[in-house]
Amino acid sequence: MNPEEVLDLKRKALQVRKDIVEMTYRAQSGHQGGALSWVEIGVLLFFKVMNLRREEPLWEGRDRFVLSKGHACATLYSLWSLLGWIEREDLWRFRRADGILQGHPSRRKTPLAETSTGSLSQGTSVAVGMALGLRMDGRPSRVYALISDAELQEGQTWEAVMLAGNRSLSNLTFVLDYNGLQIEGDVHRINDPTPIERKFRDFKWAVKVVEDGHDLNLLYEAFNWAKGVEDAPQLIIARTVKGKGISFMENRPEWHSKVLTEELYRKAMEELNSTPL
Ligand SMILES: Cc1ncc(C[n+]2csc(CCOP(=O)(O)OP(=O)(O)O)c2C)c(N)n1
Ligand SMILES: [Mg+2]
Repeated sequence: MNPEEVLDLKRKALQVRKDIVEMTYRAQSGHQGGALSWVEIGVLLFFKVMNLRREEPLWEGRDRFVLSKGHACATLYSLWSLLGWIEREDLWRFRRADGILQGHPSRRKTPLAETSTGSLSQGTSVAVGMALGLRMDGRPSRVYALISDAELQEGQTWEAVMLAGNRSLSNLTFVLDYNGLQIEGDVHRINDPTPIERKFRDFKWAVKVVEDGHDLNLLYEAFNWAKGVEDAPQLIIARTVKGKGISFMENRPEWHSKVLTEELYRKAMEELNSTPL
Protein backbone atom coordinates (compact mmCIF):
# COMPACT_ATOMS: atom_id res chain seq x y z
CA MET A 1 0.00 0.00 0.00
CA ASN A 2 1.29 3.46 -0.72
CA PRO A 3 1.55 5.99 2.15
CA GLU A 4 -1.53 7.95 1.06
CA GLU A 5 -3.60 4.82 1.10
CA VAL A 6 -2.38 3.95 4.59
CA LEU A 7 -3.17 7.47 5.77
CA ASP A 8 -6.67 7.24 4.34
CA LEU A 9 -7.27 3.93 6.14
CA LYS A 10 -5.91 5.41 9.37
CA ARG A 11 -8.35 8.30 9.06
CA LYS A 12 -11.16 5.82 8.60
CA ALA A 13 -10.01 3.83 11.64
CA LEU A 14 -10.08 6.97 13.75
CA GLN A 15 -13.59 7.77 12.54
CA VAL A 16 -14.71 4.25 13.44
CA ARG A 17 -13.31 4.69 16.97
CA LYS A 18 -15.22 7.96 17.36
CA ASP A 19 -18.38 6.27 16.13
CA ILE A 20 -17.97 3.46 18.66
CA VAL A 21 -17.70 6.01 21.47
CA GLU A 22 -20.63 8.06 20.17
CA MET A 23 -22.88 5.04 19.68
CA THR A 24 -22.20 3.48 23.06
CA TYR A 25 -22.52 6.85 24.79
CA ARG A 26 -25.87 7.63 23.22
CA ALA A 27 -27.12 4.09 23.88
CA GLN A 28 -25.68 4.17 27.41
CA SER A 29 -24.66 0.56 26.80
CA GLY A 30 -22.69 -1.62 24.41
CA HIS A 31 -19.30 -3.24 24.09
CA GLN A 32 -16.40 -0.86 23.66
CA GLY A 33 -13.29 -2.97 24.34
CA GLY A 34 -13.80 -5.73 21.80
CA ALA A 35 -15.11 -3.26 19.22
CA LEU A 36 -12.00 -1.09 19.50
CA SER A 37 -9.64 -4.05 19.19
CA TRP A 38 -10.62 -4.98 15.61
CA VAL A 39 -10.90 -1.52 14.06
CA GLU A 40 -7.82 -1.82 11.81
CA ILE A 41 -8.74 -5.38 10.81
CA GLY A 42 -12.24 -4.20 9.88
CA VAL A 43 -11.17 -1.11 7.96
CA LEU A 44 -8.69 -3.12 5.94
CA LEU A 45 -11.16 -5.90 5.18
CA PHE A 46 -14.00 -3.63 4.08
CA PHE A 47 -11.96 -1.00 2.24
CA LYS A 48 -9.11 -2.99 0.75
CA VAL A 49 -9.21 -6.76 1.06
CA MET A 50 -12.73 -8.00 0.41
CA ASN A 51 -14.26 -8.10 -3.03
CA LEU A 52 -17.28 -5.84 -2.54
CA ARG A 53 -19.34 -3.40 -4.57
CA ARG A 54 -20.05 -0.18 -2.73
CA GLU A 55 -23.00 0.62 -4.96
CA GLU A 56 -24.46 -2.89 -4.61
CA PRO A 57 -23.86 -4.19 -1.07
CA LEU A 58 -25.71 -7.47 -1.63
CA TRP A 59 -24.03 -8.26 -4.97
CA GLU A 60 -24.03 -12.03 -5.36
CA GLY A 61 -20.31 -12.22 -6.09
CA ARG A 62 -19.29 -10.43 -2.89
CA ASP A 63 -16.96 -11.87 -0.31
CA ARG A 64 -18.78 -12.68 2.92
CA PHE A 65 -17.94 -11.38 6.37
CA VAL A 66 -19.13 -13.10 9.55
CA LEU A 67 -18.71 -11.26 12.82
CA SER A 68 -18.56 -14.30 15.03
CA LYS A 69 -17.75 -12.17 18.10
CA GLY A 70 -21.10 -10.46 17.57
CA HIS A 71 -20.96 -8.26 20.66
CA ALA A 72 -18.27 -6.16 18.95
CA CYS A 73 -20.73 -4.98 16.29
CA ALA A 74 -20.39 -1.21 16.77
CA THR A 75 -17.29 -1.40 14.54
CA LEU A 76 -19.19 -3.23 11.82
CA TYR A 77 -22.03 -0.72 11.86
CA SER A 78 -19.64 2.19 11.60
CA LEU A 79 -17.97 0.52 8.61
CA TRP A 80 -21.33 0.06 6.90
CA SER A 81 -22.03 3.75 7.38
CA LEU A 82 -18.63 4.76 5.97
CA LEU A 83 -19.39 2.63 2.93
CA GLY A 84 -22.69 4.45 2.56
CA TRP A 85 -24.73 1.30 3.14
CA ILE A 86 -26.69 2.78 6.06
CA GLU A 87 -27.45 6.31 7.19
CA ARG A 88 -25.45 8.05 9.89
CA GLU A 89 -28.81 8.47 11.67
CA ASP A 90 -29.05 4.68 11.90
CA LEU A 91 -25.91 4.66 14.04
CA TRP A 92 -27.56 6.88 16.61
CA ARG A 93 -30.36 4.37 17.05
CA PHE A 94 -27.85 1.68 18.05
CA ARG A 95 -29.35 -0.84 20.50
CA ARG A 96 -32.85 0.61 20.21
CA ALA A 97 -35.86 -1.50 19.30
CA ASP A 98 -36.85 1.04 16.62
CA GLY A 99 -33.42 0.85 14.92
CA ILE A 100 -31.86 -1.72 12.62
CA LEU A 101 -28.57 -1.87 14.54
CA GLN A 102 -29.16 -4.19 17.44
CA GLY A 103 -26.75 -4.99 20.28
CA HIS A 104 -25.67 -8.01 18.23
CA PRO A 105 -25.95 -8.23 14.43
CA SER A 106 -29.47 -9.24 13.48
CA ARG A 107 -30.33 -10.50 10.02
CA ARG A 108 -33.97 -9.97 10.86
CA LYS A 109 -33.27 -6.24 10.96
CA THR A 110 -30.89 -5.96 8.01
CA PRO A 111 -29.61 -8.28 5.27
CA LEU A 112 -26.24 -6.52 5.56
CA ALA A 113 -25.62 -8.89 8.46
CA GLU A 114 -24.62 -12.06 6.61
CA THR A 115 -25.86 -14.00 9.62
CA SER A 116 -27.11 -13.18 13.09
CA THR A 117 -24.46 -13.66 15.73
CA GLY A 118 -24.02 -13.06 19.45
CA SER A 119 -23.94 -16.52 20.89
CA LEU A 120 -20.19 -16.98 20.82
CA SER A 121 -18.76 -19.49 18.37
CA GLN A 122 -21.93 -20.06 16.34
CA GLY A 123 -20.52 -17.80 13.65
CA THR A 124 -17.60 -20.16 13.13
CA SER A 125 -19.90 -22.96 11.98
CA VAL A 126 -21.96 -20.63 9.82
CA ALA A 127 -18.80 -19.34 8.14
CA VAL A 128 -17.65 -22.90 7.41
CA GLY A 129 -21.08 -23.71 5.96
CA MET A 130 -20.96 -20.60 3.77
CA ALA A 131 -17.48 -21.44 2.47
CA LEU A 132 -18.52 -25.01 1.75
CA GLY A 133 -21.70 -23.87 -0.03
CA LEU A 134 -19.88 -21.30 -2.15
CA ARG A 135 -17.34 -23.88 -3.20
CA MET A 136 -20.02 -26.45 -4.04
CA ASP A 137 -21.72 -23.83 -6.23
CA GLY A 138 -18.42 -23.11 -7.97
CA ARG A 139 -18.40 -19.48 -6.83
CA PRO A 140 -15.12 -17.64 -6.34
CA SER A 141 -16.25 -15.61 -3.28
CA ARG A 142 -14.24 -15.89 -0.09
CA VAL A 143 -15.51 -15.99 3.48
CA TYR A 144 -13.87 -14.04 6.29
CA ALA A 145 -14.82 -14.53 9.92
CA LEU A 146 -13.64 -12.52 12.88
CA ILE A 147 -13.32 -14.69 15.96
CA SER A 148 -12.29 -13.92 19.54
CA ASP A 149 -9.87 -15.64 21.86
CA ALA A 150 -12.64 -16.57 24.31
CA GLU A 151 -14.40 -18.34 21.44
CA LEU A 152 -11.51 -20.79 21.42
CA GLN A 153 -12.92 -22.02 24.73
CA GLU A 154 -16.11 -23.13 22.99
CA GLY A 155 -16.47 -26.70 21.74
CA GLN A 156 -18.35 -25.58 18.63
CA THR A 157 -15.29 -23.71 17.37
CA TRP A 158 -13.28 -26.90 17.16
CA GLU A 159 -16.09 -28.77 15.42
CA ALA A 160 -16.12 -26.06 12.76
CA VAL A 161 -12.33 -25.91 12.54
CA MET A 162 -12.04 -29.67 12.09
CA LEU A 163 -14.55 -29.76 9.23
CA ALA A 164 -12.96 -26.79 7.46
CA GLY A 165 -9.53 -28.42 7.66
CA ASN A 166 -10.77 -31.79 6.47
CA ARG A 167 -12.54 -30.16 3.50
CA SER A 168 -9.45 -28.02 2.69
CA LEU A 169 -11.61 -24.89 2.56
CA SER A 170 -9.08 -22.53 1.05
CA ASN A 171 -11.81 -19.92 0.48
CA LEU A 172 -12.15 -19.47 4.26
CA THR A 173 -10.10 -17.12 6.45
CA PHE A 174 -10.54 -16.75 10.19
CA VAL A 175 -9.00 -13.70 11.83
CA LEU A 176 -8.41 -14.15 15.52
CA ASP A 177 -8.71 -10.93 17.50
CA TYR A 178 -6.14 -12.04 20.03
CA ASN A 179 -6.55 -9.38 22.71
CA GLY A 180 -5.92 -11.79 25.58
CA LEU A 181 -8.99 -10.73 27.53
CA GLN A 182 -12.50 -11.96 28.13
CA ILE A 183 -15.14 -10.57 30.51
CA GLU A 184 -13.52 -11.81 33.71
CA GLY A 185 -9.90 -11.13 32.73
CA ASP A 186 -6.97 -12.96 31.17
CA VAL A 187 -8.05 -15.78 28.83
CA HIS A 188 -4.87 -17.71 29.62
CA ARG A 189 -5.63 -17.73 33.32
CA ILE A 190 -9.32 -18.56 32.94
CA ASN A 191 -9.10 -21.34 30.35
CA ASP A 192 -5.86 -21.24 28.38
CA PRO A 193 -6.39 -21.79 24.62
CA THR A 194 -2.67 -22.02 23.77
CA PRO A 195 -0.87 -23.30 21.81
CA ILE A 196 -3.25 -21.84 19.24
CA GLU A 197 -0.97 -22.11 16.21
CA ARG A 198 -0.16 -25.73 16.78
CA LYS A 199 -3.80 -26.68 17.41
CA PHE A 200 -4.97 -25.13 14.14
CA ARG A 201 -2.08 -26.66 12.20
CA ASP A 202 -3.04 -30.05 13.60
CA PHE A 203 -6.54 -29.43 12.28
CA LYS A 204 -4.95 -28.88 8.82
CA TRP A 205 -5.12 -25.08 8.74
CA ALA A 206 -2.44 -22.69 7.50
CA VAL A 207 -1.53 -20.17 10.20
CA LYS A 208 0.14 -16.76 10.24
CA VAL A 209 0.83 -14.55 13.24
CA VAL A 210 0.61 -10.76 13.02
CA GLU A 211 2.55 -9.38 15.95
CA ASP A 212 0.78 -6.02 15.87
CA GLY A 213 -2.85 -6.37 14.84
CA HIS A 214 -3.19 -2.59 14.61
CA ASP A 215 -0.47 -2.24 11.98
CA LEU A 216 -2.23 -1.87 8.63
CA ASN A 217 0.78 -2.91 6.55
CA LEU A 218 1.41 -6.07 8.55
CA LEU A 219 -2.25 -7.00 8.40
CA TYR A 220 -2.38 -6.36 4.68
CA GLU A 221 0.59 -8.66 4.14
CA ALA A 222 -1.20 -11.37 6.10
CA PHE A 223 -4.41 -11.01 4.09
CA ASN A 224 -2.43 -11.29 0.87
CA TRP A 225 -0.73 -14.38 2.21
CA ALA A 226 -4.15 -15.88 3.03
CA LYS A 227 -5.44 -15.32 -0.50
CA GLY A 228 -2.46 -17.25 -1.85
CA VAL A 229 -3.00 -20.39 0.23
CA GLU A 230 -4.50 -22.93 -2.14
CA ASP A 231 -5.09 -26.08 -0.16
CA ALA A 232 -6.19 -25.15 3.37
CA PRO A 233 -8.31 -22.72 5.37
CA GLN A 234 -6.24 -19.97 6.94
CA LEU A 235 -6.02 -18.49 10.40
CA ILE A 236 -4.52 -15.06 10.94
CA ILE A 237 -3.65 -14.58 14.58
CA ALA A 238 -3.67 -10.82 15.13
CA ARG A 239 -2.25 -9.68 18.44
CA THR A 240 -4.43 -6.78 19.49
CA VAL A 241 -5.15 -4.55 22.45
CA LYS A 242 -8.64 -4.62 23.89
CA GLY A 243 -9.92 -1.03 24.13
CA LYS A 244 -7.22 0.16 21.67
CA GLY A 245 -7.02 3.90 21.15
CA ILE A 246 -8.52 5.13 24.41
CA SER A 247 -6.02 5.12 27.27
CA PHE A 248 -8.40 4.37 30.12
CA MET A 249 -9.99 1.48 28.21
CA GLU A 250 -6.84 -0.24 26.94
CA ASN A 251 -6.30 -3.68 28.48
CA ARG A 252 -9.00 -3.05 31.09
CA PRO A 253 -11.41 -5.99 31.30
CA GLU A 254 -14.20 -3.82 32.77
CA TRP A 255 -14.31 -1.89 29.48
CA HIS A 256 -15.54 -5.06 27.79
CA SER A 257 -18.86 -3.33 28.28
CA LYS A 258 -19.48 -0.35 30.51
CA VAL A 259 -21.71 2.72 30.64
CA LEU A 260 -19.91 5.84 29.38
CA THR A 261 -20.57 8.79 31.67
CA GLU A 262 -20.60 12.27 30.13
CA GLU A 263 -17.19 12.99 31.67
CA LEU A 264 -15.58 9.85 30.27
CA TYR A 265 -17.28 10.35 26.92
CA ARG A 266 -15.68 13.80 26.67
CA LYS A 267 -12.33 12.43 27.77
CA ALA A 268 -12.47 9.66 25.17
CA MET A 269 -13.42 12.09 22.40
CA GLU A 270 -10.69 14.53 23.40
CA GLU A 271 -8.13 11.74 23.22
CA LEU A 272 -9.34 10.63 19.81
CA ASN A 273 -9.43 14.17 18.51
CA SER A 274 -5.80 14.65 19.48
CA THR A 275 -4.60 11.28 18.17
CA PRO A 276 -1.83 11.78 15.60
CA LEU A 277 -2.32 9.83 12.38
C1 LIG B 1 -22.09 -18.79 24.13
C2 LIG B 1 -21.90 -17.49 24.84
N1 LIG B 1 -21.52 -17.47 26.13
C3 LIG B 1 -21.37 -16.30 26.79
C4 LIG B 1 -21.60 -15.12 26.15
C5 LIG B 1 -21.43 -13.80 26.89
N2 LIG B 1 -20.23 -13.12 26.46
C6 LIG B 1 -20.29 -12.06 25.62
S1 LIG B 1 -18.77 -11.54 25.14
C7 LIG B 1 -18.00 -12.72 26.12
C8 LIG B 1 -16.51 -12.90 26.16
C9 LIG B 1 -15.72 -11.76 25.64
O1 LIG B 1 -14.40 -12.12 25.34
P1 LIG B 1 -13.97 -12.46 23.87
O2 LIG B 1 -14.94 -13.43 23.29
O3 LIG B 1 -12.54 -12.78 23.87
O4 LIG B 1 -14.28 -11.10 23.10
P2 LIG B 1 -13.41 -9.78 22.96
O5 LIG B 1 -12.30 -9.85 23.95
O6 LIG B 1 -12.90 -9.78 21.58
O7 LIG B 1 -14.39 -8.68 23.23
C10 LIG B 1 -18.95 -13.49 26.78
C11 LIG B 1 -18.61 -14.57 27.71
C12 LIG B 1 -22.00 -15.16 24.80
N3 LIG B 1 -22.22 -14.05 24.09
N4 LIG B 1 -22.13 -16.35 24.16
MG1 LIG C 1 -10.85 -11.45 23.89
